[in-house]
Amino acid sequence: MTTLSPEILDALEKQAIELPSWAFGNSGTRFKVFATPGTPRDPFEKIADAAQVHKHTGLAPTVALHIPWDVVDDYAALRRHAEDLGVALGTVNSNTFQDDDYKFGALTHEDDRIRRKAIDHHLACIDIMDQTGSRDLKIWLAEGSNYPGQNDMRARQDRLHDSLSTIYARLGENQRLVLEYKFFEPSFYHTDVPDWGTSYVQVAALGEKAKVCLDTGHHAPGTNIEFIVMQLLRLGKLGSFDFNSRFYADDDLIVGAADPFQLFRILVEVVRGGGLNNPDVAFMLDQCHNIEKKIPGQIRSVLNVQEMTARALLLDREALAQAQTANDVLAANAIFMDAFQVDVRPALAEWRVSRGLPADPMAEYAASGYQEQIEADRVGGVQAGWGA
Ligand code: LRH
Ligand code: MN
Ligand code: MN
Repeated sequence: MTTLSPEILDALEKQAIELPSWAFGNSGTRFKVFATPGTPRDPFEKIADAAQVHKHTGLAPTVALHIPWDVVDDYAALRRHAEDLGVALGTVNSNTFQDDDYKFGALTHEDDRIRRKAIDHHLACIDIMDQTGSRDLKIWLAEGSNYPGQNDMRARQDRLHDSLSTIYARLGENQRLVLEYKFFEPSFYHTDVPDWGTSYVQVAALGEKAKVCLDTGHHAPGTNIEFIVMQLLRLGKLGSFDFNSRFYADDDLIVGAADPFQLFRILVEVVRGGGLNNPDVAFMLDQCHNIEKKIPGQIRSVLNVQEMTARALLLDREALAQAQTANDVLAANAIFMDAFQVDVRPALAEWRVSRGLPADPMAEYAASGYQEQIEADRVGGVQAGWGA
C-alpha cells in the first residue's frame, strides 16, 4: 500500500471543498427534470443534506447559495441552522438568467432600466452576503447573442465594465467578486464573457478584490485547462474553481468522472502554483445530479477531488524538474504518469479512520438510514432552479 507522508497528510487535512446548494435540488436537461425521492423542500433542508456530506468526509465545510433559488426570510436563521449542523454558508451566486427582462442581456443590456435592475440584484446579493458572512459573490452571465450583427459586442463590453464597477464599489473590505466565463450557451454566436481572457480583462480593470472563476465544464473540447490554471495562478487572479466534468456540453457531471486524468493535470498545476489550501483560491463544486442520488453523488465528488489531490501531491517534483532540465522527454512523462497511476484509496481510508471519519464514506452514508428517512419525510422536493 502506498503511504502518504506527513506533509501530504497535512495538506489534505486542510483541504476544503464548497458544495453548491443546487446539487441537492432536482435538476435535469431541457428535456426532462426527474424528481428524486427525498429532495429538499427549502434551503434549510438543502443545508441539512450538505452537512451530511461533510459529516461523512470531513471535506465540505461550506455551502454556496444561489439567489433567488435560496431566498429565505431570515438569513441569520439560515446561517445559525448551518452552524448548528457543523457547516457554514459560503459563496453567493447571482442569477440574471430567469427573468423575461433579461432576454437580451442584463449587466450588458442597452436599456438602462434593465441594466440597473440587474445591478440592483447584485447589490441585494451583497446585502445577503453581509448577513450570511459570505466572502464571495460569484457572477455567471447568460448574456450574448445568437446571430452575427445582432449586437454591438464592443459596446456590450463597455456596459459590462460599467455595471461590474458599480457592483464592485459596493463590496465590503473582505468581500470579493469572482467572474465566471463560459464559451457558449445560452447564447450561441457570441457570449459576453466567453473565456478566461475576457474574465481576466474585466476583473483586472476592477481591482484586487475581483478574480476569475474557472468552471471546468465551460471550455471547448480539447482545451488545455491546466494551462489556464497555471496562467491565472501566475497572475494572482484565480479566485475559484467550479469543479464538475463534461463529455460534450455543460454537463455538470461528477468531477473526475469523465476525465480523471484531466483532473489530475489540473491539480498538479494547482499544487505547482501554490493554489492548494490557499484561501485566495476557493474549491467549489458546480454539479447537478439528474439521475443519481444527490447526497452520495456529492460524497463521491469530494472524494474524487481528494484522491486526485493526493496523487498530485505524490508527484516527484524534484525528479521531474531534473528530467525537464535534461530534456528527457520520456523520463519526465513517466514521472508524471507514475503519480497519476498510484491508488491512494487504501491510504486515505486508513487516514480517515485515524481522524474519526468512516473508512468508506459512501458505505457509511448508505448504512446511516438518512436517505430512507428523507425519502419518507419529504414530499414534493423543489427543483434546483433550472426548471423553475
Ligand atoms: C451555468 C451554470 C454556471 C453557474 C451555475 C449556477 O452554466 O452552470 O456554471 O456557476 O450555472
Ligand atoms: Mn459554474
Ligand atoms: Mn455551468
